[in-house]
Amino acid sequence: MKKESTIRDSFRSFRINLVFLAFVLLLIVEPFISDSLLAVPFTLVDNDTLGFYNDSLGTTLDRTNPYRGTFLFPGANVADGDPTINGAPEPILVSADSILGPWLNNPPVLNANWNDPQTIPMTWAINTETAIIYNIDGGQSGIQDVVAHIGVDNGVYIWLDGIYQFGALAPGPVIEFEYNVPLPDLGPGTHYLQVLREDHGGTDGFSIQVTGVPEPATICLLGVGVFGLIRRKR
Ligand SMILES: [Ca+2]
Ligand SMILES: [Ca+2]
Ligand SMILES: [Ca+2]
Repeated sequence: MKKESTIRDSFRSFRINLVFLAFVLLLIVEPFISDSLLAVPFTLVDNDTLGFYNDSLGTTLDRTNPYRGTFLFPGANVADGDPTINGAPEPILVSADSILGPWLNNPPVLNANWNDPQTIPMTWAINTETAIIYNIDGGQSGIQDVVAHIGVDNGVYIWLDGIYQFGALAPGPVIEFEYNVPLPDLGPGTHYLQVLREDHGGTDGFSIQVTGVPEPATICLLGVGVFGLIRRKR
């Protein structure tokens, strides 16, 4: 009887040690597997995501920001050509200040030209510029490997929490995944993706998909929870 109990005890102890070992192994290998096995990208923004929208700019920005023989906002109807610029510097938007307001603040401050969150039209008045703000929730532990996949006719400028990230112009049309822009990791809480769309004639259009991987802290917390349960059972 005593012998049987000893065998049972040592088997239980062996089982607990095995689970503990597995948990320690998980902690050790977690940093290495988090970028592959645990890295399931989530869609944070797509063409159906509601955004704050400002379509009051008209052609206010046209022929501002001279750049390499043309402008970051070329004149209407291809008057200044149809440039290809990939990796544009941050545009100076002072001539549109009264229309945009402090939209690049963190958090943005929105004047009466901004509509409440709405479905963003994928086309807009030819030759004009339009501005969008998408809210992105970083959750409780943040999001990493954030990438903005954008297609546009003709151009786009993007900021994250008011910090300039990327700009590009090209002749049309819209090609999905035309630009794949890595963005900084997002901490917990709300973030703001500010987008300025540019057009200078012909047709226009836009597509967006922003993806990211939630921080794997949740996985570790789960591991701690399992270990805590085992310890309590003992
Ligand atoms: Ca324009
Ligand atoms: Ca394009
Ligand atoms: Ca165009």
